[in-house]
Amino acid sequence: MTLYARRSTADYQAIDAAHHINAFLDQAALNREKPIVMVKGKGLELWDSEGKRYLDGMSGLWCTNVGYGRQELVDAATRQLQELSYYNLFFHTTHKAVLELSDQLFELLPDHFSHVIYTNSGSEANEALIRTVRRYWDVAGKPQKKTFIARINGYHGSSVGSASLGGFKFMHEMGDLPIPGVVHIGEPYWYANGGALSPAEFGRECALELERKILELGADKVAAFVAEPFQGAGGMIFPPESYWPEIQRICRQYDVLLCADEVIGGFGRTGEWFAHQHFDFQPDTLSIAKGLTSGYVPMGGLVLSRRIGETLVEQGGVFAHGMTYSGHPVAAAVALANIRLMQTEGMLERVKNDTGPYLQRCLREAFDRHPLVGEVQGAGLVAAIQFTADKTSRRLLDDEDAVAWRCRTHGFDEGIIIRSTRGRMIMAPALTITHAEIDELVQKTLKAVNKTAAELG
Ligand code: PXG
Repeated sequence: MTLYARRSTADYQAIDAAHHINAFLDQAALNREKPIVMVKGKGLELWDSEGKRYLDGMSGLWCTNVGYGRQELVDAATRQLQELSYYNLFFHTTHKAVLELSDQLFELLPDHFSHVIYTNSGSEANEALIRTVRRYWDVAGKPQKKTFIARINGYHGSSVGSASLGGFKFMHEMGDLPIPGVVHIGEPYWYANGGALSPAEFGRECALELERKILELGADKVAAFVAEPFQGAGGMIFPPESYWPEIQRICRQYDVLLCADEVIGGFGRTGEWFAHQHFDFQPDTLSIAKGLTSGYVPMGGLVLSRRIGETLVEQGGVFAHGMTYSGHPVAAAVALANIRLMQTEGMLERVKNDTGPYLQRCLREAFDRHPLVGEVQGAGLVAAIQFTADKTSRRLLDDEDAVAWRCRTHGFDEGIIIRSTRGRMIMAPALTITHAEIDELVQKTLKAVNKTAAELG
């Protein structure tokens, strides 16, 4: 017996229109336009309900790092479902799957990390971050250190706390965010905001804004600085090289925790396990999700340094936080199989030494001299193509969101999935991508950008 009825694409679209409010869009507009219904995925390929094939350049939503449909993960989930389909970490119990995962996870994390609080998503990881950091400072005898400094156009999730840490104005406008105790500084977006400064000067200047904000609030009031090592949903922006060393210097000087949101940077994206290793800084916490399970099942977590973890355990007493599905055995089993697969197939080495440099080179060859493109940024298997109205002055397009969205739609028509954000086209394909798939992705992206440029005249 099959679980699903036989239905047409129109049937599915009617159900969607009748019952869903989907993510970050105008549902009334979608109901008129009709969503694409995805039905199957294998490797980097997806098929919709009309049988159209797409090459997925976005790993779903930055998450299917090992590609779709890997049997190793299916087997791990199936075995765990049969053996122990559910248990939890409440009331003095734990279970094998989550313990095996943590043993593996801390083997690949840098040595100064010691503890993890599992969640079901990146948003929840950042909710846990707010509670855990404040609790840490309470226990450490500095209860005044409560304020979080984050960044304009950072993205940290969609729940109340995580959307507050995030710096999207249109999200804050829905429901009176941010919550008290969260303030924002500028983003290290040199192309748009760097003016006459060199990238290095601008990177340092952005970091110094953190120092000024700490001094304005009082270092004794500031709990943490939270940021993505490279900004993802807010434009896939790589900061200038001068940025992170200076940020780290400032956080250490004022005893402000440095919290890296690795939800999209983690698990191989840049060719390192974590993006902070690519940028060479040492955060106090890591928020993780997405690539942890390659998105096969939901799982996230908040990783803590030894300093925070041991203080909470040895001096903190009861830690009043936990969720029914934290450390879910099926998710843990899939995460473990996912990490093992990355290791046994040498995926990170390939991204770092082969496919990453190849993608970056192909994109620069295709776009560096393109009249609509100001710069190509990225490393490993994450990249952004910046649109511009004028290559010399770095002027942005007036309606850059709409132009980039059109380009994304041309990409879909060509059979590739790339994402637009602000005036940037971004891609983050699975770590298993081949040279032939990179060629296809880059050539079809070029076609989509050319079509967009032709429409603009
Ligand atoms: N932190 C970061 C850095 C993220 O990118 C989250 C936290 C929240 O994770 P959850 O699992 O709660 O969604 C994210 C999520 C996009 C896009 O279009 C990016 C995300 C989610 C949806 C869309 O780039 N990132």
